[in-house]
Amino acid sequence: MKRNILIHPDPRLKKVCAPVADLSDALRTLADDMLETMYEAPGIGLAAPQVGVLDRLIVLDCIKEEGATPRPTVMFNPKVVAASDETNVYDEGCLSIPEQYGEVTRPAVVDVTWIDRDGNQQSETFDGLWATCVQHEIDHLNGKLFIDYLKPLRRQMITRKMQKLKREMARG
Ligand code: GNR
Ligand code: NI
Repeated sequence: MKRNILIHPDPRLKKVCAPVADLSDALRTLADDMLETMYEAPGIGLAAPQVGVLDRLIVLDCIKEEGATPRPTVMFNPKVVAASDETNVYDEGCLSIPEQYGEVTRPAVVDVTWIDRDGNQQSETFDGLWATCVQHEIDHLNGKLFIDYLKPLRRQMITRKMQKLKREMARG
């Protein structure tokens, strides 16, 4: 089932999310719903707070080429355990901040640990778009958005645009 994506500004997008203690059917259903919501958007990642759930859960699939095999990835309690000194700049966007973009500098390569959909501990090294995306998603779990890396004036301009968009959406 597709879920609604919250639009910035929303207090739930600023919260630090809670670690998941035990996997449950409800959490697996949430992860499946998030993947469906992400693919439908379409996006390359989605964090639970973006659908209003304040748990440490993200999903991602950064394979964008048409015809390539998808790689739906579910991460509970994801953690960056090592990051390269080398950085990458990417023009980031966010499904909670539609049609707004900004350049963000992040470590180019990160080692990430997480618990997968079956409850198994996983660890992997990510680079390229996967590294950018997984860091963007983990930021969401800590109440941080990509616009928090931009200059205050640019951030304020984007926030005002989103307030206007939300007013218009509410009017229908
Ligand atoms: O779909 C998305 N694209 C994207 C592009 C550059 C950097 C990060 C992202 S993640 C974003 C989906 C989203 O908002 N995830 O939280
Ligand atoms: Ni986002």
